[in-house]
Amino acid sequence: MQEIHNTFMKRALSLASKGKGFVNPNPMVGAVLVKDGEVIGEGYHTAFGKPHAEIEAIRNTRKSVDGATIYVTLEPCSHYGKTPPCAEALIKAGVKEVVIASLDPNPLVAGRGVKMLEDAGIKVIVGIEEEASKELNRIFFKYIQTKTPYVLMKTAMTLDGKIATHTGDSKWVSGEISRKKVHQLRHQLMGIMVGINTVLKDSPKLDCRLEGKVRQPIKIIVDSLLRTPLDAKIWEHEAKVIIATTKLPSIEIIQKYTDKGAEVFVAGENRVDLAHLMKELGERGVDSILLEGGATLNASALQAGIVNEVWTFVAPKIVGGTVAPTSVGGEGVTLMKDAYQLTGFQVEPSGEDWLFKAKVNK
Ligand code: AOF
Ligand code: ZN
Repeated sequence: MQEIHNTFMKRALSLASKGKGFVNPNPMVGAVLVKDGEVIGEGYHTAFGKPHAEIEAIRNTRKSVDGATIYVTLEPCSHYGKTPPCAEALIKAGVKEVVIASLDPNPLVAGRGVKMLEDAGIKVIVGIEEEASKELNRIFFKYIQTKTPYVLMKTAMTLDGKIATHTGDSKWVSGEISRKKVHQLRHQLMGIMVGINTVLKDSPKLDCRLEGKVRQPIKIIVDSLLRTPLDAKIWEHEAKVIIATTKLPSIEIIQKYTDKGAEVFVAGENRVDLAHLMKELGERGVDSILLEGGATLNASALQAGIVNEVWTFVAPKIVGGTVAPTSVGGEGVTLMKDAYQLTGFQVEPSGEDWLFKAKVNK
């Protein structure tokens, strides 16, 4: 029995992941309706503001749902949000059993969905593929509980740990497949953040260049003195630009950027206070940020304790050079025992490169 539950829940999780990039700051949720051992309907939360997964699954079946079991990756909601509660819809539809991967940490739900279902006499099972569900929705789980964004720090380096040559040339460290993965991240995470040095050196576009329907990330530039050129490539298309600065630049200079359509946040006296910036961004509904360097901002972000996850692409190249930059600058820790500790270390091939993934221990 347990194995059947896992099989259907895995299917629901794979449906859920189709919402990647489109549902933020909502979770990705999938649902599978099963009757007499057969799938009779499937659905997932397709986009923010759109119907929830359970409702989609009910809509997508031509058979009667009465007496069916539904596999859903997150506890059905119990609140009136943009849509009426899914728990209520399941009760009305006559579902007899609800199998859930993980409870919804949203304080508006948090166990109330299960209670509603049980009060209506429905059998509820919680915890099938729970870890996989939490991992899929790690952004949602952090954001809904802390109201600050989940930060993923992405770097690409040569085998000798360099992110550029000693002249600053960095095009390209990693291969095409790895760079495509970065664009997938730009689609999935709501914001993309870089430091002013990266803007000055590389003038990146910071957009998502995948084919098909994509969501463009908000561009966040950390720029203490407001030195971002008004003709930099970041202004080239319509995605929103947020510039985080300090109290140092004058109102007149700030005005130049607001005239350009940017939102300017003043966070800090003479250095941008990243923890404060995260709170501000969270309040504006930004649930996730892809941190794309450079070395100074990466160091500050680690030091401020805002980084949740790290992805490092390692290319089969060596460039050498004592002054060629590495991915994390700053002063660094003094003793090895003070190193930022990573967990859940994983490695996978990425074209000619290797991709190392890890969570940052807090
Ligand atoms: C479900 N099924 O497919 C999703 C759920 O703003 P709303 O009305 O869309 O509600 C968003 C909240 O609903 C979200 O924070 C999370 O708690 C839950 N998401 N619940 O039953 C779904 N996407
Ligand atoms: Zn719902």
